[in-house]
Amino acid sequence: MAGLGLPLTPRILHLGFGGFARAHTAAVVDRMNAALPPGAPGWGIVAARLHSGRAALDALDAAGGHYALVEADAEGERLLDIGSVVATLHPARDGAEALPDAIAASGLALVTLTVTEKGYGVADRVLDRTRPEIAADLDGAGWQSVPGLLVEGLARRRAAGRGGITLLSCDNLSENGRLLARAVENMARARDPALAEWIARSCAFPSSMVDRITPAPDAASRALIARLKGVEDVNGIVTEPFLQWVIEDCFAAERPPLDLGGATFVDDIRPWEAMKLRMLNASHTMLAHLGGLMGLATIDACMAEPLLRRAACRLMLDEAAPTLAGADLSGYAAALISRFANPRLGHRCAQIATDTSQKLPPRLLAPVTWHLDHGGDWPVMALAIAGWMAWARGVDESGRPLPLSDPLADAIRAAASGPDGAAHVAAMLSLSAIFPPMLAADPGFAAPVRAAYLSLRQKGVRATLAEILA
Ligand code: CS2
Repeated sequence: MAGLGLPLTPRILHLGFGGFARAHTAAVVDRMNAALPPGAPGWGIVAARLHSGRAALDALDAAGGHYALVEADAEGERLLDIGSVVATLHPARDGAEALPDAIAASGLALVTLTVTEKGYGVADRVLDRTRPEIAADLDGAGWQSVPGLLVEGLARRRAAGRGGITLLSCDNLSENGRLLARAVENMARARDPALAEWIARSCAFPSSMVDRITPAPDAASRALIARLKGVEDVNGIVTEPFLQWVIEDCFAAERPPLDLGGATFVDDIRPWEAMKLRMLNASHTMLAHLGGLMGLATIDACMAEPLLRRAACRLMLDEAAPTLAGADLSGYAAALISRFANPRLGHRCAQIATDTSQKLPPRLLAPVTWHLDHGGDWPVMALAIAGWMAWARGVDESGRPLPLSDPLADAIRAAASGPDGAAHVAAMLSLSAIFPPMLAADPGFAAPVRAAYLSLRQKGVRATLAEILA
């Protein structure tokens, strides 16, 4: 572990310290530390990456844990210096033992995670034993997966006689805390049932909803940071002014007062998560694929295309909102449309269109299932699913290549290599890791998706949207 000697106590371990964590989690902790009463010890983050990103962590060490955060929108930009990181960890630099040892460290109270949907190693909400890294960890040899790492660290904690901790998922999955608890429970039980019981008794897995649109850094964001800060910063990150973190209030060890940093503690997270996944993230997935097929590069370019903008409104208000309880959903939708139109972000369709196999179930299949149960209409959601199926064929409407980056890329490519038309839809629906077989076999589901796909292929995105929105 590379210590940075800041006057903060390392009490939070963050797994997956990439751009989103720099713009969101670490920024909230930084703001919280600044608001603590004088004399109260600040909460330091040990920032860890599991695979890539070693050079960025080295640079963070060299900068004393500090980096630039720029909040930008049409109104202007604000440069902040974030200093909540006290140390960094990378297994390729610090060894495979360093991460489980950090989980077992005596002062640790909280592990936060942004490891993306695929990092949980689950399918159908249980541990997916067909994934090689999960199978290897179930055999008990070291750790390769996130659940394997957590269980190894918690086993060391228990063996050292230390108390339980809180494991807080910050990924876009419904009931992400339950999902993480299940993955850890499955892994622990396979290794040692007594450990699984200790974890269930001593640790907590709150669910949380995180929201801040944060594009992957690119040349433009790096240039903006260099201009504002006066020097380059490889950990610098450009994001939007908006930030939301809603956290289920069930902690095992001491709870950091994250509300001082802008987070909200609630008893029931489910309405918040469903609202964000089905309105924001579902629209993102729809816009990214349909916009990408039309040759548009970014979400703000999609918002400048009236048909796509109307499709996003329709998806949010007519198709997602009826499946949700409470709150001011039309105000939320209006705010989302203006956030999507932020001209300073350059949020790339191709970035959002990654890992869609993991994103379809919580964002689109869950609300569509609600409509199938309640007799509702979901034409834009059908088009969103069909848009991903069209993207999977690898070219946009002008024949330019579209990238496919997905943990199921091989299976998707194989399914997409057959004949086009209804046969292509059938092949995609047969990917049972995405579409539960009962759903794929339901004509109420398959027929609208097929019709949307055939229309996209025969008439194109524009004409199909115009028809649906007429
Ligand atoms: C996006 C999200 O990449 C994606 O799939 O939908 O990362 C989105 O930007 C965030 O959830 C916003 O909080």
